[in-house]
Amino acid sequence: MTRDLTVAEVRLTPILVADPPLLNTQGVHQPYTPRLIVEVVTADGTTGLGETYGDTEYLDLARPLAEHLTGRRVTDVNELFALDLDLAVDASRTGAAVDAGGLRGVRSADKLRLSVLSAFEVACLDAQGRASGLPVHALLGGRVRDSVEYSAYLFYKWAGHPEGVAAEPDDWGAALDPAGVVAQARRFTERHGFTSFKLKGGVFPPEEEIAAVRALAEAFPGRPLRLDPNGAWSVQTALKVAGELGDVLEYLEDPTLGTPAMAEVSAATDVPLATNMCVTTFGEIREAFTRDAVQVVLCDHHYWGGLRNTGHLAAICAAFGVGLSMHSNTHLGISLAAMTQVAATVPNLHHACDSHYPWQAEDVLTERIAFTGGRVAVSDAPGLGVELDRDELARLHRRWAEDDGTLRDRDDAAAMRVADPGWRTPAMPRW
Ligand code: GKR
Ligand code: MG
Repeated sequence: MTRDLTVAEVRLTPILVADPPLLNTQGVHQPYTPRLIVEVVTADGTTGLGETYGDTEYLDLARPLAEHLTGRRVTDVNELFALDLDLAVDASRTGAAVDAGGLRGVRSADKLRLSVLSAFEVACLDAQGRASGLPVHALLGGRVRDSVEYSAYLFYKWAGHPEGVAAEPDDWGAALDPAGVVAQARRFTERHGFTSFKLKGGVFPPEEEIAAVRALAEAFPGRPLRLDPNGAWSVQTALKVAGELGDVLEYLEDPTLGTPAMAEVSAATDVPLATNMCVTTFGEIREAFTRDAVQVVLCDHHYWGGLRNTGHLAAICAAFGVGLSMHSNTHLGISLAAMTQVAATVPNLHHACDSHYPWQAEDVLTERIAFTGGRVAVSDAPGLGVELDRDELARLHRRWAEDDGTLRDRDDAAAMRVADPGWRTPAMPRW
């Protein structure tokens, strides 16, 4: 029997998800962060799931896109990308030069469009997989590994959000110095078995972060270590850190801002440089690769436009001899499942991927995805292999609906001002 895979309905559900007080160079995570859950329902009753950033500007684009998708088939994913060209994404929607306080790289209309499209693409692939009985990785050409490795994503953090702020408690404790960072890393290994570690830096002066990475190297000898200050350092500072940590770092991630500065650092050190900030779109590849500014690209399938574009990026990286891994922002299990499915198909994935998922105690899945030995098993179940918990989705949506608007857009600087009213987004380079 031929199934009718025409899209009958697209459901968009914005939610707010609990987030611990994780520190970065812009400030601190808000107690709740916005995500958007996309459900694509076909005429024969198959539902595909997708997830992306949930800030207002993403939602504003998702609504017209959902209307355009209705009546088309979930197998016409190329058309989905083409039809989107008709959608007006004017400059006023993208406003500033960088995204989310500077943490997601360049901010352009096209990248915003792709970030929204990625959730629709994933939902269409999930629906195709469910309808055909095939896992998403099979739709992408098949897996080349049966599990995907992730790294422990360490953050400096407070024990809790500031007093008086409505928030969910977490059991990770504070991490504000080398001992705290090592204790957090141990907890990560006990809970999830991770064997490589990334520290989010740019929070304290570089000497303190160098000391934290040294402490990690002593506690976990020979393990891959990364440090990511989100571009907070000058070229000179980046080179100083590279000089001091060169013997223990797998790579330095975005030590400084922009391709020219990254190229300058790269030319003067042997420590590999990784990025999820200066190469976040296809248009940025040529300059960065020809100038040898980066040796590893951390792909975020949301802003690269989905799983098929991730494959295209992987091929370009392979052609240039540039490594590939994956970036992560606060996300739930649908996105982790999507990352894992596509990562399973990429032959040249030689570094453990990032994931914020262990920090998210809440999820919209009936069953959380588990890390075993720091790895996620690649599901061979139809589609993404995950099921939606409708009660939980409704609860997290209620939280979004009841919010007065202050948490519907990520703003780490605003969250920091609650504790430190004088806080301003630091001018870069900060050190
Ligand atoms: O969540 O604080 C954070 C991270 O700093 C995130 O926003 C970054 O986009 O994880 C990201 C990174 O690796 O740069
Ligand atoms: Mg990064």
